Amino acid sequence: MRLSRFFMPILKENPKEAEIVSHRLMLRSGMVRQQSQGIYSWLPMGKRVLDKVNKIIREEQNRSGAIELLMPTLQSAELWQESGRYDAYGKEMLRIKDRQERPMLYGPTNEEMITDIFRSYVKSYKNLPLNLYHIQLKFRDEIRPRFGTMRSREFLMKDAYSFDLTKEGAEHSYRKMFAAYLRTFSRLGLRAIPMRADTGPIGGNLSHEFIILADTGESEVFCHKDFVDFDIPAENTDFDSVAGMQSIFDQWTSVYAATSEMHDEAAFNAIAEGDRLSARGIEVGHIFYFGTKYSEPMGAKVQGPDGKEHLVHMGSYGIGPTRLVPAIIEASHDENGIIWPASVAPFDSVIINMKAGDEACDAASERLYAALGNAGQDVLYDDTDDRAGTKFAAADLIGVPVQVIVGPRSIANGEVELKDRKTGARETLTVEAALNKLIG
Ligand code: P5A
Repeated sequence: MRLSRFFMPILKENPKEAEIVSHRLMLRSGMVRQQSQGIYSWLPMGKRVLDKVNKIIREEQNRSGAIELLMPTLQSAELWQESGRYDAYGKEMLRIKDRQERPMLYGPTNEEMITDIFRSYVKSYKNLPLNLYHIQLKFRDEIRPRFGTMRSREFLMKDAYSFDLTKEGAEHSYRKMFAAYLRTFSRLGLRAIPMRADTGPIGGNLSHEFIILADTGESEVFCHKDFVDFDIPAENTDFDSVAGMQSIFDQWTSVYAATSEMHDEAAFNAIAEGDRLSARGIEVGHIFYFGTKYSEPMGAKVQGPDGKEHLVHMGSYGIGPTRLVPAIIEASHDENGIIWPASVAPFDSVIINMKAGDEACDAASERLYAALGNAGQDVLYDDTDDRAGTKFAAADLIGVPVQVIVGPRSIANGEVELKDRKTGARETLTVEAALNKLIG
């Protein structure tokens, strides 16, 4: 992508409304724009990161055996009247009437709709277990949307819903998602800690929040510091192995971890003082087992091997991609801007042509741009006529992992400079050697 043809509206000033660093950096680097309170557009730079986050989430959902579909944002109130949540959900639900005066709502979550889909098609235990997910916008009329897309009113959610014949089966489905979440957050460059959590309006009695430790987090959390060293399930993990899933779950729930709502002061104080971690955290995922809470009022039953009808046991599993993007920034930035983990970076590298219009600089930059592009890399080429200092500052701000700096002095020797955004390490190499290093 040539920067001269891209749309990357960088702000020079620090936006006053941004209280935390991720919000400030997302606005400054032109990733998002607030359209109404708590409602955001994702501009091209932000969209690229969001797509990469979603891709990793999808890959790990698919790996665990979940199946993707897409449900609408607007839902009929009838389904929610059936489950009993239409009145219970309160003011966070945005209620709308269509032209026929039919009550509709902008979905804050999809337990009812997926249960309706399930009961319409699945009649036998032979089609179980089943886990269906989608990545779709939600709306919650939060009283205090804040921190940009971290707590917004309209936000993206990956929500998965599992269906099993028995409670034991449902618990295995829960542990599969638990393991898939550990892999997902780790691939996003984050260490998320599963903590016993309150179930709120979703319901049920088994629930974990996945929390990233960050000073700007909204939740107060308490845990054992052993979490920092636990192993992440490997790529070839067998998600169908009941014993395997159980052992991952057992390890990750073997030591104390709780959010403030579930905090047990005495249990926490029983941990050796040096092993206690009391911190703030960002909730990036939340999983629930709630048995027959929805299948019962909505009549979602299957025929079991005994020939009788059984209510299905369900769970639901959420991740917030539009919250994860700022959470990653909170965990990875410095005073100059964002430092993207390679897995979600909007571009693999940025070529900084320090003197656009200079024949040698242009030729070398074009060659690098073509070669990296041909090798399948996503490259941003800063071909604008901005001053070199402006270009360096912009490259640091947007946080692309590798900067390839093409300047008139070094190119006279056939050389360019590579800068690692994370470490700041610089290396001068011939164009050829730089290409070899980047393409491998
Ligand atoms: C689980 C999936 C649910 O809604 N139903 C379907 C269950 N869970 S939850 O905890 O309420 O939300 C799941 C995740 O969505 C993100 N999230 C938000 N992101 C940005 N702004 C918000 N206002 C917001 N609310 C929830 C979080 O990542 C949460 O873990």
